[in-house]
Amino acid sequence: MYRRSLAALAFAIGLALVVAGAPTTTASSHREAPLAAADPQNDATDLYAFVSPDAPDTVTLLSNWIPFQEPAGGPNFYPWAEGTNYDIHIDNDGNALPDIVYRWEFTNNYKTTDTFLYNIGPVNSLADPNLNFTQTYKLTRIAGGRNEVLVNNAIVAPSHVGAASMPNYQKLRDEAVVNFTGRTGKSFAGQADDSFFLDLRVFDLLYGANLKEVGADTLTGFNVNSFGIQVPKNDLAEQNDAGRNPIIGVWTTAERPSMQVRGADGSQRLTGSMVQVSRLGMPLVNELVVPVGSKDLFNASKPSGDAAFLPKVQDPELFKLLQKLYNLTPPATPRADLVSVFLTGVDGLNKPADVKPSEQMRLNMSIAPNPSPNRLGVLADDKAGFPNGRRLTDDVVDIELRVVAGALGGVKTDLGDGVDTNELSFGRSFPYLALPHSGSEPRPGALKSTSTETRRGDNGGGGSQGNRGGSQGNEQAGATQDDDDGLPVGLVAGGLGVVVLVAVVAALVVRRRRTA
Ligand SMILES: [Ca+2]
Ligand SMILES: [Ca+2]
Ligand SMILES: [Ca+2]
Repeated sequence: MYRRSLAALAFAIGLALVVAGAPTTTASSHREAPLAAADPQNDATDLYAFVSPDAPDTVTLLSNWIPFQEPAGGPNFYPWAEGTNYDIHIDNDGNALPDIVYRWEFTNNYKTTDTFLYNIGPVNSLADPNLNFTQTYKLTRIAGGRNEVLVNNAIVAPSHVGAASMPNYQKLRDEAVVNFTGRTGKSFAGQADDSFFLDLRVFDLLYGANLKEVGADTLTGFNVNSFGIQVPKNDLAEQNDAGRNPIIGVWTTAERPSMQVRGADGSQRLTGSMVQVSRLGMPLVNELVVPVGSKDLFNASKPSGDAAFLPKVQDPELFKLLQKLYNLTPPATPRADLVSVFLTGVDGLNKPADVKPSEQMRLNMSIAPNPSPNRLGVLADDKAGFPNGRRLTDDVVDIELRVVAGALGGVKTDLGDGVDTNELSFGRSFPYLALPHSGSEPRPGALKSTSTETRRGDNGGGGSQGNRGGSQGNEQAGATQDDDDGLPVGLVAGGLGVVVLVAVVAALVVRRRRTA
């Protein structure tokens, strides 16, 4: 009932734009469409494109998938789908057609299938025999009719099972960053903290206009899977000349075989031609321009057909709602300012010459990274940030709300959801994403109701649980959160996976309770 009324509310106020987070609602990116919600492995959540702050001759592209990962979600945790093409597309001449495609293809590998365990003991490296399940991937660059394998058989950084299983997760993360063969560039694939931050209760703000309600990051404690690359700007630019052609458009998609055949013996076979089932460029834009009934269609669509969405952008329903609640002065329609942000790029900033309007994330690579990024990006005169590409720290919810309210036309508002940053700090080098939350670290919501019985001495715990991001930074994720100081690790290291096994069973029980 709650589920249904929230969804109805989202539909009614046309405002899922600002709610890219909750399992119970639509959103631009997390579970935004009916079919995507039923197929989390093919659900893209966020896309990032920015000039690398520590390597400014390069651009970093990151693509996040599989939302709402409860860290303790064993025993299978969170692999990507086999048989799927996970792509990042680059349009470097503005004609809405991809010129370069980077493609990730994943393969499952079990060392033994005689156990239900993801790992059969502590895992100290990606090649550790204790890591029973691994995914490997091939990364291919497709351009000009040529397929070039950049990475082959690289190992994905695993789901962070817990501090006992993965005592030094940072090491696993580091090992998962690999260099291309035959070309300059780096690739990463693995689990990470969900880098998107927002307050779902913005619904309350808009429904009840109560500013006190906002300010908690609904995605705190959840993980995603992420893959990405760091490549020279010239590799992305038209004619390999980023000096002359610095503006690129970026979007990410998944395509999978059209048919899934399930056998009576529990087997599955994928067959048929490849069909696109997920598409993501600019954050949250799906909700702004696409009617709810067409969201699955949007996921199957291509930028070259986006002109059909133009009227929706020129006179957005969202503004009418904002206007009602905040007495905003309506900017003149058609909204050329919104067309520039969402479909063409902004004049003088990131609009390609002769651009064909289409929904892509556009990045002008010639703008140097800002050593002190402003979360409001271009709205705060920080042209290295959203909507010129998107950095991990950019507060796209606040920016888009203000842009829709007319910020580019001089309308000043302080619209926002009260969440200004991610709960974890980001790293200083590729892939920059915060480490994933570990399965041994209860999510904050779970902590409130169960911690007094299951954990000792919480009050003296130095805030390590309550502030689960603060101390973690980009260092050893699991190590800082366990108040038992290595005892479980020692046990497991000495004996075998007894503790792991108990933890997995406990996780299963907790998970089952939560979903019941
Ligand atoms: Ca093109
Ligand atoms: Ca997060
Ligand atoms: Ca915000």
